Amino acid sequence: MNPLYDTLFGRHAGRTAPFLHLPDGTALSYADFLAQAARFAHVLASEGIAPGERVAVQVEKSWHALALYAACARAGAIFLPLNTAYTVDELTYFIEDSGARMVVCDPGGAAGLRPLTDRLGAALLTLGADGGGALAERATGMAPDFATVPRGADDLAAFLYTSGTTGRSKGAMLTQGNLLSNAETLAGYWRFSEDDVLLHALPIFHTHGLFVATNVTLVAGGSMIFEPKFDLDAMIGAMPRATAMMGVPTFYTRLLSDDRFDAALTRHMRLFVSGSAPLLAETHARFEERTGHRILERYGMTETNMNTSNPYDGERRPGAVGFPLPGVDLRITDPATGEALPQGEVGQIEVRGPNVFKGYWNMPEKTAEELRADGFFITGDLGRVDADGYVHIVGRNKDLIISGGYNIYPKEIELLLDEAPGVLESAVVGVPHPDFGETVLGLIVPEAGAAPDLDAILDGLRGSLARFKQPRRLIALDALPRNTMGKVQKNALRERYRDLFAD
Ligand code: MCA
Ligand code: AMP
Repeated sequence: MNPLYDTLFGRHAGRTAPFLHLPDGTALSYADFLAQAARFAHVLASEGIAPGERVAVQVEKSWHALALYAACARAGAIFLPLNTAYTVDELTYFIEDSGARMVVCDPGGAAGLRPLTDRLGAALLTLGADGGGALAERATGMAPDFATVPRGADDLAAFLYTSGTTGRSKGAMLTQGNLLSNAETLAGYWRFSEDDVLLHALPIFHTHGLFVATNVTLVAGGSMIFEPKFDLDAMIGAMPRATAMMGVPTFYTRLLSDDRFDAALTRHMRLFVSGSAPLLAETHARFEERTGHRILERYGMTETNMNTSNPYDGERRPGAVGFPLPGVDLRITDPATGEALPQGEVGQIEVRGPNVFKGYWNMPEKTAEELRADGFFITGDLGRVDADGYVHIVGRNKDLIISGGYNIYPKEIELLLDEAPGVLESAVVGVPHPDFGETVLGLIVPEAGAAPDLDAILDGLRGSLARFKQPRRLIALDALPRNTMGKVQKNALRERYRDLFAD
């Protein structure tokens, strides 16, 4: 028994129906996909990867990368996907912290990681988007079937690192049951079937693209048009062949920016889902006006997968994230006391259910701070439940920036800025951005008498921080605004610079 493998993958054994429609115009059947996954599982086994060991993966999006996910599930390994934008500095932390026994990277990245994997005694294999690399070479000639390693619903299936308020990322431990329960619930809630063709342009190293889009398709037995990334022309070209799409709000604003995107192009679509960041009610309205479709917005987190969703039938309310999903309990509490608040009041959102993770890897104190003894997880989001039961997210109790659907914690950037030559202190805030929703603004206070070179400071961040985390602009100030307690008033900074990137 291995519920994750059996339910997502094993049930499709031998199916010749297409699973993926690839960019070169060919279709890959479930059977061919599973055969390659089995070969990869043999390579994992031959490297001595035991059940519960971590396999860290930083590779370009491709069907081979997805087959590696299936291989990890089948071999009982814990899959640890990593953003392709991460630098070697960032990767070093994730690989070391997780104790990964194997690292799989793009062929071009191997030289940079070799010293690290040698030091840690981890295996290093490569996998290119074209299916080349050492992993694929080793897989050639392996049997296209594999004896599935038995696992239970409570066993860990994946680690996803999420950055934190202290600047130290935390490895969220997700069980087979977490992933499966959510995928099954969503497939039912959103009416996915074998007939669905999902237009997939999200990255597959985060919850949205991997555990929502991919797992839901697998549960339903449908297929995906598998785009390497969001490219406007490719999306418009593929749209008539799709029945559904999932995206971050930037997908929707970019589609709306193109006149070719209209009702005729989306005639065959039955569902557009948005999440990972707030969808403006105005985008929702413009989308309906243009296409006749009402975007279905849902709300989730790395630690919990999806928590709420607007209804499939019934009103998809703009600006709201819908109702708690079946099996998910949601309550709004007073951040100071933890007491539940009456309906309609704003407080912190807490959730409980089979979707809620096991905790943070090797961080029992952090886990205890956010996961209550009664099973409720404190999301750090602020919200309210309206009179009809719809959940609204009204803000965040955590110092988080969401840029194009990627989460960025200011602390990580502030720690680096503070160390830059001539910098006394710094603050990083998110400000509105027409394309990414929010973007990163860095503010520094120079040391007395110093005049730091701002471009040089930004250049200095390149080796340490993924591009999407680097400030889009750096501004020097005489002082940071502080309240009477001495705390930096980030709200004042956000307010002062809210129009910096306006259209
Ligand atoms: C790329 N860049 C970004 C971002 N993406 N900068 C800030 N924020 C970003 N999100 C950088 C590039 O490195 C490049 O840098 C420049 O911006 C322009 O790149 P562009 O070609 O326009 O970007 P793109 O490749 O088109 O990517 C934009 C994107 C992409 C399509 C919005 O970021 C994306 O697919 N985002 C989805 C993220 C996601 O899946 N989130 C789900 C997390 P330079 O200046 O050097 O040119 S899961 C989650 O949040 C929870 C669980 C949930 O509820 O789903
Ligand atoms: P992550 O840490 O990448 O899993 O991102 C989770 C966070 O994204 C949540 O805590 C929310 O702050 C935000 N988020 C996800 N979906 C939505 C949504 N539909 N509306 C507003 N915020 C969202």
